[in-house]
Amino acid sequence: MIRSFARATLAAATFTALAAPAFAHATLEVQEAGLGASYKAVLRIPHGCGTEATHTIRVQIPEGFYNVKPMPKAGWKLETVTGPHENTYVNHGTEVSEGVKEITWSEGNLPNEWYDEFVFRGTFADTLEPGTFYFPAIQECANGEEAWIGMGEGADMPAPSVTLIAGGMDEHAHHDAAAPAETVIGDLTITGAFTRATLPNAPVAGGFLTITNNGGQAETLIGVTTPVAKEGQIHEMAMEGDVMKMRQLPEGLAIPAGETVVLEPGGYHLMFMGLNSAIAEGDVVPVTLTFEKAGTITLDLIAAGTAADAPAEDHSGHMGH
Ligand SMILES: [Cu+2]
Repeated sequence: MIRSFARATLAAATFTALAAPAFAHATLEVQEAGLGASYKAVLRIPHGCGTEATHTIRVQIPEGFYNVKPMPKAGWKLETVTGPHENTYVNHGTEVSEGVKEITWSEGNLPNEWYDEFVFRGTFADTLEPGTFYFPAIQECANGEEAWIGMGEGADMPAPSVTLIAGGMDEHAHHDAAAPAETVIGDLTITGAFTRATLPNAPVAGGFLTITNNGGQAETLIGVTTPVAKEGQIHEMAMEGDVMKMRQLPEGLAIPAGETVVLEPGGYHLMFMGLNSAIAEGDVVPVTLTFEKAGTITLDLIAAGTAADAPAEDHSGHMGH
């Protein structure tokens, strides 16, 4: 059972009055968003409660941020509190009148010496006012809490916030904003990431992208996860007799130093097994890749058509109208 936010907030205020001042604040990675646009919130937790490890992170979702989906996190239990919205929003032609009000990642362990990120996405209503939008957040530890709930200039424990900007971000533009042409992690550059729309009840979907290793050391893509499917795998296509079949690469996919490896339909690809629901064209599918040396990175795959061989580049043609 999740306690009410208001009660925890009260308790937290008592604790933080006694605790040492925070050295760094809980913040969002991307500090600007467009009204009416989707937004991927990456909440950064820089330290524990005093010196204690954090076991729970709770984020409040205020009115106006809808169609919210949190990203599961290994080692943490994910729960949401849902309820009716004050307003009705329209998402890709569907009316949305209820949704996530609070997200909790619990039963984790984030020592004070470490840092971590908690991710959720949603859409800012185009009826919101431009300006600062707060996502109050609370860290819970064994004997205390850190409540990032302050609002306004000079707040002691400021709530993580993002500045909302009017105009310039239409339905299509946010797809481009969510899918940068290029993602860099360590010596690796990832481009052209996309997935394909699926038929209803399809059990699997594929993920495609190009990875360039600009470094002097061999690298290996060793894992993939996505909240849209039960399991992510790395596959290759290979001849078995005279039949082309796909099979898993349990050791991962090598990205030799100085080389580019393309994951594409008919070749190497990411495979999302056990889809939670069908993927529609234009959907944003967050995918977390783990590399042996460079570590982990999450990027958005935009769903192109069911038979697409490349990202749906024509979205950019809709910008600016
Ligand atoms: Cu496959």
